[in-house]
Amino acid sequence: SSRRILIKGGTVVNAHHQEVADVYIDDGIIADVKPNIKVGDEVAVIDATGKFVMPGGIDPHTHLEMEFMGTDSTETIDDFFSGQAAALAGGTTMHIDFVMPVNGSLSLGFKAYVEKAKKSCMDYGFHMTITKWDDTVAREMEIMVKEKGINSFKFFLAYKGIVMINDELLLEGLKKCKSLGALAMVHAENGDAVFEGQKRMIELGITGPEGHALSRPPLLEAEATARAIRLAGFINTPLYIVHVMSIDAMEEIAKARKLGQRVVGEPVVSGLVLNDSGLWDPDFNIAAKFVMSPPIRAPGHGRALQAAVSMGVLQLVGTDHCTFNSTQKAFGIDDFRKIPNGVNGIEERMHLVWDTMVASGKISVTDYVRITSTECARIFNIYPKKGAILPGSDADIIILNPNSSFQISSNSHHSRSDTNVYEGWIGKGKVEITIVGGRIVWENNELKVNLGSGKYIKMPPFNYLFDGIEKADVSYISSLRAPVNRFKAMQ
Ligand code: DUC
Ligand code: ZN
Ligand code: ZN
Ligand code: ZN
Repeated sequence: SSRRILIKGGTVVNAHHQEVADVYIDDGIIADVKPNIKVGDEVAVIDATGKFVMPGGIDPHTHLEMEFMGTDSTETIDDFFSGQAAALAGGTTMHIDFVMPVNGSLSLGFKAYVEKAKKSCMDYGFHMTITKWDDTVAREMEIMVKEKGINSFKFFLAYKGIVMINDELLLEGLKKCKSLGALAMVHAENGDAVFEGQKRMIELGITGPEGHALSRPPLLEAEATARAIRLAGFINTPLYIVHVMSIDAMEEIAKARKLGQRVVGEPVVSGLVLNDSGLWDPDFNIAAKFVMSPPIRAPGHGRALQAAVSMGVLQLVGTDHCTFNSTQKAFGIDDFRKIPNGVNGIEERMHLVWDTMVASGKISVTDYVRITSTECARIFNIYPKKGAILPGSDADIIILNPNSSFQISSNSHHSRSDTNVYEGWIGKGKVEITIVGGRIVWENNELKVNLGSGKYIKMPPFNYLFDGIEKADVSYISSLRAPVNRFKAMQ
């Protein structure tokens, strides 16, 4: 057939093994992986000597073209085309986006996202966001799992009065997930307390972006994380905590895993590599771009979360890519509560994790593949179609040059956002080639993506309940406690 590529002489990396080998791609699928593959003249050859050949990144957490926090003017600025193009330029070849119900209906929400995703230029999957609870939602969850290829549902313990659900309803949701073989996910912050914290800041006259961080400290993330973990333990069903941003929340996950509970913790790249100092920038436009929930934390948290990733306490890295441009962020110029929540990351994640964790020697290259790709494919039940360089796997592959460098700027990124929270970052390791579905789409700093070429990846329900999750060692935790608690300092 027509689309054959041979990647020669690179170090092929999977989550548990690396070796110098060739990778032969035929018609979108990896046909062979072994040293010294011989091919005819008609096959395109890429020389990968001295470079790493790895499964393309899978971002477990994105929000493309999402209406959020009220009005349509706060719809996220990246759609399924621009967001995915950005992803491909940064070495991510698949993502899982959160479907938002339409008027509370999961089926209408699913339909709307099928429409939005027609622009796709890489494969994608869906989680379903649960924004309220009743019998219809419960019935529709069953349809999503049995017919639509969704095996994960996210519940909000924050955003009071908008999408927050109480414990009674969370328990219903957990039971339903368990009966369907689906994975329950939670946004873990105590929404009632956040509401109180916000009121307090406004009363104190703190209306700027720093009020966002001060109003919802790590304590509230830890409380909700602990509560969700215990309720999932009570129902005896696995739980996935999205965007783990603080030491405090991470420790709750570590404790539960130590006791053998099936809990997955997902840090996001902003939480790993940034700190909250940007939120205190006197320039509103700069400060506002860092506003996301849970907030980016004080110095110390990111380092501890990286340590937790390196020890397996947290299992995979996402982004929560949710971009708003500065005119949208300016919606909250007089009141931080109105700043649309979200930061970029879909294009930067692979580079930043390489730079801060692999180039610095904190994790191995095989661990890099595990936390950026393989673990996500395993957790959402699409391994080894995705997340591996094995015969029969989809040919979603990146070639990374460890001796080259990358540079981040809103002037050169591929997102439609006019800002970048990693502005000016220069780091080691560069994704020089991205192959998606067997086609080279990123090479020589040039994107050649095909609108509409991405496919929907159905994620089947689980017939096992994460037997494989290992118990974590928590003995190191006390040594990681460090960050300044600015909220306490305010009182
Ligand atoms: N947090 C964000 O920052 N954006 C999207 C949703 C969320 O929980
Ligand atoms: Zn829209
Ligand atoms: Zn969230
Ligand atoms: Zn999110």
